[in-house]
Amino acid sequence: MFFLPRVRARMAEEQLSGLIITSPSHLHYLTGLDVPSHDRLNALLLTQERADILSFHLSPLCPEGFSVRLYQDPDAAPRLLADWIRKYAAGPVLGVDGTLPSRYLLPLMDLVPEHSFRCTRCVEQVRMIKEPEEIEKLHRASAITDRVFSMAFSQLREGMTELAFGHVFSDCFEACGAGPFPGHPMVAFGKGTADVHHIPGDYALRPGDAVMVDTGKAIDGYYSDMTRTVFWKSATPRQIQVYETVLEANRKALSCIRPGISLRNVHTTACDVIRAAGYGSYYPHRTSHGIGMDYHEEPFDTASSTHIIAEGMCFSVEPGIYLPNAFGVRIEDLVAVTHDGFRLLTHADKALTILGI
Ligand SMILES: [Mn+2]
Repeated sequence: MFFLPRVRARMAEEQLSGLIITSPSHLHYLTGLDVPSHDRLNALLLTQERADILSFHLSPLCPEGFSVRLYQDPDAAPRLLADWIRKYAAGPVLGVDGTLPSRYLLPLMDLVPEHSFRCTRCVEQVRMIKEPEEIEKLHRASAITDRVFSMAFSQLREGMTELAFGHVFSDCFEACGAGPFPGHPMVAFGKGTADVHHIPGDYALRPGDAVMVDTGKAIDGYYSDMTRTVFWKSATPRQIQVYETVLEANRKALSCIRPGISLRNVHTTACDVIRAAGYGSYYPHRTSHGIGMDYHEEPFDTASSTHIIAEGMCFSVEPGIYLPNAFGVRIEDLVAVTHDGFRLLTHADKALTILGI
């Protein structure tokens, strides 16, 4: 219930007479409910007065302040949404979040032609500003991840495959009490590090390889996310130059973070450093994404992003340089914005590191 008034204020600003929320993490954030959606629809239906949960789930605990309407037939969802809109939406414009499947939305639009629908980020805008308790959870998740990185990197050995090193990370998360790791941590060795989103495989570590690990885990419901790149046994002058460039981009981008500046500035600051070093065309991705109950969430730093940094925002700073068929370097940290700057959530060492010597 805590965040509902903030979402409602956003709805009023956008003149939405109702809001259909289907993202599982939005539902969890606003209601505390953790219901699987599978192929069927769970929705929170909001007006300024009402908060109704439409769910196929058989026995959701009904959180205080919400009314729950259970249904069994998945095909009934559009009709039930239409009934709710006719009954409770006072105005013609409704908001939907970005996850309402078109198989529900399109029939719904036919059923209530007098209403129009707008894809809105009302909930994202509220989630973007974290409460102190949320920031503490993010901080704890990052602190565990710091420990995991140092434990895991100390176990790196020549000949180890990317997949095997990924397992070392998973085991370390478990050893630190963070529970089992779903899937594979992103581990890349050698040429694989030139791949922004490398899928780890059987390549075995050799001297002179760059080693990149980008991973994080939800701990107590909030994610960590960190990338470190090191070198095994030796590093060429070019590897060192690229590393130092990315590190400078990371540091300069971090140093400009404070409330009131555009998130896009963080990106352009990192880009300027990378471009000045001659690697401008080898930095293909954004610098920041938000983090919280989702691994990637608002604020996203996209080309058209207009986000102004505000206290309580938590996001990544992750510049990189990727030289095809050679190697890549990415250094990713997380920050929580304070009233006059930021607090770093990730603390693993990022000075140039050559392991195995
Ligand atoms: Mn990230």
